[in-house]
Amino acid sequence: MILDGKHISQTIRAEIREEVLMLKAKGLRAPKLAVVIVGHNPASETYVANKIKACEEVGIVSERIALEADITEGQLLEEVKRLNNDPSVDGFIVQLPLPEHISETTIMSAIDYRKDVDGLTPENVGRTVQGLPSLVSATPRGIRELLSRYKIQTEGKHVVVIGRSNIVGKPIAMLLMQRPYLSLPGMSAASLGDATVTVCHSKTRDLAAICRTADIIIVAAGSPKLLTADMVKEGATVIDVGINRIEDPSAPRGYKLVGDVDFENVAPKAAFITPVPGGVGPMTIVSLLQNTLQAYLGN
Ligand code: NAD
Ligand code: L34
Repeated sequence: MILDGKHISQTIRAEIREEVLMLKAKGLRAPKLAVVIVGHNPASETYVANKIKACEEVGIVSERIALEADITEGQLLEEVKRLNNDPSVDGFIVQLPLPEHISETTIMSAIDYRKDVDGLTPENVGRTVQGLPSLVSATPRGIRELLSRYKIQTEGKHVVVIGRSNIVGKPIAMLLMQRPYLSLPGMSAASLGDATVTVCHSKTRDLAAICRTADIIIVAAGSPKLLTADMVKEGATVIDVGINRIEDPSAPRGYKLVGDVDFENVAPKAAFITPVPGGVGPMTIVSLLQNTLQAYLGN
């Protein structure tokens, strides 16, 4: 069965739209998200455009702040501080990757954790690890929500995560191993968590053998067809986070999008699988909206 992230994200968008309308009906202002984009990475521009469009659709006010690739780290820090102190902004993100001369750690650490709707500040990561209320990174939050809406249980399951990034691999591993009652606001199923999680990465030995023992595989590596059918147990759930642009002269944009999974051959073996596009991507976008609402409400 296909896990239809596009469809689920539309359902959640409708829920958020209702909530925003209710706030406005009470005479309150709408939530506001600011998105900082540095340079002209075409993929980043697409993702940011999707985020701004999604805000418009649900009635969240948005602001796109575009900065040139040659700005200094200091100038970007000034922008972060300005957003920290702007009372009209409930949440903001700095789209990654950043140009090489700017330290991602420095920038992320400067963001006020209460406005950190990407959940990437040390405060939010630490609070997530400890099972305290926090803003959770959008992609892991979206994956958890997708599993939850399809009623895919994780208790006692062996989850294999491929990739150890701060934005996906580490936080999704943390969320799914948590004791559920210590989990975070916005969870729609108490049953998510309690998994046995293995995190694999580029130095992992015999990835295939580890994957074959998985009930749920989450792939976030950025490598087309990394996960092949021989690595997947019959009836497993496969979550494909990867987004790769493959040149395709016959496609309207000159490229097509593929994930990290050999979808054609893995899908017949999987009980549930996410497509690319239309799987995790739209869930990331809608989770950012949920985080913005959470930051606005201050919980
Ligand atoms: P990253 O690109 O920072 O790092 C890749 C990770 O994969 C590393 O931890 C590396 O050790 C691991 N890896 C790479 N090749 C491997 C291999 N052959 N075997 C085992 N492990 C391997 O990670 P990221 O930022 O999480 O991005 C991963 C992919 O997910 C990219 O394609 C990115 O575009 C995509 N992504 C998609 C979304 C979404 O919403 N759909 C969100 C974030 C990232
Ligand atoms: N700070 N940087 C920060 N926060 C993030 O949450 C991100 N990410 C990742 C890259 N850098 C970031 C995103 O937003 C990846 N990502 C992201 C967002 C949206 C989509 C994919 C990745 C998305 O909309 N995917 C669509 C297709 C988009 C297309 O046509 O290219 C999908 O259906 O998968």
